[in-house]
Amino acid sequence: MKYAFATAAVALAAALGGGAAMAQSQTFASPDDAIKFRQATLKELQQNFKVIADMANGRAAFDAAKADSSAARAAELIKQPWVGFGPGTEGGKAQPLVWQEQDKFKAAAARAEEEVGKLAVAAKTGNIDAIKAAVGAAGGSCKACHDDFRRR
Ligand code: ASC
Repeated sequence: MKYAFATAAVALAAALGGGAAMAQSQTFASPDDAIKFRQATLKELQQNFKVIADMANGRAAFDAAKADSSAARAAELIKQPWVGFGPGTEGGKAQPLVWQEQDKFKAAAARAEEEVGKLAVAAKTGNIDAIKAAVGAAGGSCKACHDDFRRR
């Protein structure tokens, strides 16, 4: 059995005005591989987000180049985990609601993609106030998805 996962990419992209991508399809050898993949990409995302969030929250000195590179990497990574939540890959910290409420999950993921994308744009400006606002919005989109779809 294969565990491919293709999103309704065309409809979603249209709905979002071309904002979020979510246009990948990928096959994993086993559900466990899919779980490991999504966990690894989300972990690397968290690590990159933390670099710029720490600057925005005054826990680290502002370094514009580092803010830019970490946000750019985060914006790449936010597109990646979703293919790892295909049919038959329940497990890890994911709530069953991910598979029961696919439209809501995809919408929450798309919102996070959009906000982290905006963060990367803000980071390019080097403007700390713009970065602070974008970190708040991106962090909120991470939290919103976790509140509904991740086991505590
Ligand atoms: C993180 C992380 C999240 C978000 C969220 C922001 O660093 O792992 O899930 O920020 O806590 O509210």
